[in-house]
Amino acid sequence: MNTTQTITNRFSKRTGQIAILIDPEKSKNKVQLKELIKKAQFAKVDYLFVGGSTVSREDFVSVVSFLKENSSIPVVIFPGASHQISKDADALLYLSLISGRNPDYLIGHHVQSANEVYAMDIEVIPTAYILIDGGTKSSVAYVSQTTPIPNDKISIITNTAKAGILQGKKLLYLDAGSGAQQSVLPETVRELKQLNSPIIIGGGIRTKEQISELSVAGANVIVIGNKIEEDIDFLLDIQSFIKESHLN
Ligand code: 1GP
Repeated sequence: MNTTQTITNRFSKRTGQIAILIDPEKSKNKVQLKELIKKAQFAKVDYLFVGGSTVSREDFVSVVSFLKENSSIPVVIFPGASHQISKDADALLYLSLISGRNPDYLIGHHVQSANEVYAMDIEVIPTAYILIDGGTKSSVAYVSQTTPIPNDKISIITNTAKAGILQGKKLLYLDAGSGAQQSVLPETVRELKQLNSPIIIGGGIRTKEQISELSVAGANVIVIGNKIEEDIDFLLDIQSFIKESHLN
């Protein structure tokens, strides 16, 4: 376990940073993965997040080491389960699913992997992971057997985030779930911004306008998964967003 807070500090530095989510199960074709890395570097993407709902240990470790060998973008683990860890990554989002009441995702998976994570020289970031209803039943809600918070219940979301911060979480991650119809609302982000904790937003983000709105509302990192899997050229939109935001 590494207590140097390089990635945590980077997260908190500014709003509008971009992470691409790579699901190792869908990234077995290394030629395609190399192409994605090339385009992500060109677009000046800030982070590569790695994780998925149903990934084997072998695929997970192989994709993380491939990314580290072939790119200079920091690799951050966004684990779907306790076996999704690798010593090669730059940081591990140590997620507690605090919108749910399933003990496996609050402490169970953590105990299973603790011995291994403790021995790894990797930045571990205690993260309050909050699922928000995105209008579809997401894989993460199904797999974790938890109910997301309705997206207009801003006071429940805020109280959940506050409880996470009081428990010592260094980061808030609000996720509407992969393929969500409705992403987390900018007004929710604006409200949470007052808690002075870095905020990551993911799930159902498919346009440059959504990225801009969430960034203006105060999201430090915006995570994009599906849209890039479907259309790699969306990285051109991301590139133009990044260019514009660096000019401001
Ligand atoms: C990351 O689950 C999201 O938090 C990714 O969602 O695949 O809908 O971009 P999308």
